[in-house]
Amino acid sequence: MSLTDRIRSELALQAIELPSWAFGNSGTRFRVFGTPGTARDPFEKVSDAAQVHKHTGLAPTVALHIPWDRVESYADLAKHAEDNGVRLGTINSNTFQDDDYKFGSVTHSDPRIRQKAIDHHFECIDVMNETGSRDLKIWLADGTNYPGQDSMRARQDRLADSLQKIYERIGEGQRLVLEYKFFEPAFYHTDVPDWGTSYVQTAALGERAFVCLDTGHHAPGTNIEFIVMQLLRLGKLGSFDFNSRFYADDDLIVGAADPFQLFRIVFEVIQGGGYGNPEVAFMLDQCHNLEAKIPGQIRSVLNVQEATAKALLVDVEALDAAQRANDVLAANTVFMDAFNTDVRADLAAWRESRGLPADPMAAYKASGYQEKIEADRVGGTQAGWGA
Ligand code: LRH
Ligand code: MN
Ligand code: MN
Repeated sequence: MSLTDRIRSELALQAIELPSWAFGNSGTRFRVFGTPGTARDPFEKVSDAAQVHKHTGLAPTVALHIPWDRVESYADLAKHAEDNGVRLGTINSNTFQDDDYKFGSVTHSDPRIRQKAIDHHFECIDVMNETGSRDLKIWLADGTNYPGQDSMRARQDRLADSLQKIYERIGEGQRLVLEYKFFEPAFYHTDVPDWGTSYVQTAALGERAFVCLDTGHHAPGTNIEFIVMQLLRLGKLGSFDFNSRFYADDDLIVGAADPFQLFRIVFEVIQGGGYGNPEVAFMLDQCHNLEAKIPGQIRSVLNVQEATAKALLVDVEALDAAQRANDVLAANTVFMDAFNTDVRADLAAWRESRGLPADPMAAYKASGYQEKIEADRVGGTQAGWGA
């Protein structure tokens, strides 16, 4: 099988948002290793993200995390992004690195702490108004470690109340996207553990509230593509945070651990009308602890593109016929034929036809950018996950 003209033009619809924090140093709770040339501030992170887009044509926007990416002038940062050929995208709030939030943020029993967390989201909305961002993405570390520690029900009610106040501030063309995660840093329960809770909370808010699905936030063995299908069916899939996991929330390169799962997810996105649909934002949420960060992100967007090309290759008419005939093996063969097709040469040709390098990894290596940042960024403090 090879890519048809239809598939080639559909590939042009792909846009993957990069996380600014992928360009800062990160690590585990055991150690954060420094990497030569790592960005020292949000401007340098945006410059690095622009390199990914320059070599792949796949990553036109960069997500910010506040306060990690707090700057004096967001207009200047937006201008810097545009000068480098990209734009600023989703604004991520952060209520997980402040002592006040030890026992919760928007779910906290103390109204002062809840208001502080709500005010932080108001600040994020102010940033969105300056950057022209559409999405406010909320992930909460709120939860408890021990049974009985707090009333799960009261926390759910406080969550609903706080989200309502944040939602009321969201502008006409803006959206609130609520991310779920079943564990960590809380270990007994989290207040938004699953897509169902995120769905219930966002459905109560209104039609500008959506669910964010982070692929690393599920228990092992979870059928993530089923969740994708269901959220699309309900019109509530707002965005993805793509990454790979082997064990916990590993934030490894998307498609590295399980390319077949990524293919299955993208297939459901396409079938559900989410592909090329601005309502469903494709984002990465990754950290590159050991590998170089810019090529790590280049590899990631290429992996998403490869999975997309394969998913677009599925012969849906043959699949439908086999499914109607209950021909299990024929249906599975149609599905697997697409997954097992090597699309790499076709994608290289596609890139060349659009004035992009056939091999973006090699082109980045040959560009000299890595040597330049390693030589230039010697003073100052490298940005990190949390700074
Ligand atoms: C939480 C999470 C969330 C945060 C990001 C840094 O695990 O996935 O999206 O904003 O990591
Ligand atoms: Mn995430
Ligand atoms: Mn995560």
